[in-house]
Amino acid sequence: MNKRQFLEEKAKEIRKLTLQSIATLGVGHVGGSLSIVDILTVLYYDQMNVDPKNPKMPNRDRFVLSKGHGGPAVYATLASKGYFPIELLDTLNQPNTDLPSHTDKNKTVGVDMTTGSLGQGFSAAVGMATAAQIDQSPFKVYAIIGDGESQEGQIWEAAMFAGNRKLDHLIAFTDYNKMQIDGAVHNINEVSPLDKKWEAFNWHVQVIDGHDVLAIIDAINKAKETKGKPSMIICNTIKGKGADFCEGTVGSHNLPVTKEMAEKAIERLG
Ligand SMILES: Cc1ncc(C[n+]2csc(CCOP(=O)(O)OP(=O)(O)O)c2C)c(N)n1
Ligand SMILES: [Mg+2]
Repeated sequence: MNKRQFLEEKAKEIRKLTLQSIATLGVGHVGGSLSIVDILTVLYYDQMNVDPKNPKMPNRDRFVLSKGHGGPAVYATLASKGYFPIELLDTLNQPNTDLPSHTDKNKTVGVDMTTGSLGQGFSAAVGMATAAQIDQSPFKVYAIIGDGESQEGQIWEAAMFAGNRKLDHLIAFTDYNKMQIDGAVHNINEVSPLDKKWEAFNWHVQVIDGHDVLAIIDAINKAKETKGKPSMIICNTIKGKGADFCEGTVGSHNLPVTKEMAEKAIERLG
């Protein structure tokens, strides 16, 4: 099995676990979880220096899901890596769970930042990268923001600071699935041209297919080689990727999911 096949298999496994956990609850953020699975797979299975047995390792790479509603995909990734038992995924967003709908660093092993209020997680990631720069630490900070989230003013304050401070410890991704809660991003408050905007804030910018694992690896390697600038990797993605009942629809954002729907979708994934 070559690297592409290995990572695609892992991504498939993570999509299945994500769908199963949401179906156990009966409702959830399918769309924005499934669109980031390939990025998460590459980060946790190929790129990040992390150890599930030592989740607080001081020089570990950090990950911040600024669009915190994609938590189910992060939990599926962490469970598959062995941070906690797979069975815990069945507690997603249940009362007293360690896996709330939005990522929470005080509840879940392996989660580095509490997020959910759009825009805030990205500022925290910029703060972590600033600390790494001041301390001359070897770790990178990875962050994912949404395209709808990119309408938040706070994103651009953080972007300006990171560009000015030349935060090359920071590698960010935009999950450019072109949709948000209420519709298409371009109909609500257009964010394009994203590449020109990030370049204007003095970031190193790449635009890739966010479902192509080798393209994601290549982009991260280029970002790592870039000195004196933070990196933005704009990932063209499909909301709900892999869930046949909602892929590519605005309705995928947060919807009821029965066990039958999940099972059928999982079967189609193969
Ligand atoms: C500050 C803030 N405002 C509103 C919300 C409610 N909300 C949750 S997800 C979402 C849409 C986000 O769209 P996008 O960033 O494109 O996410 P994705 O398409 O990846 O699901 C909104 C408005 C929130 N979580 N935080
Ligand atoms: Mg979106």
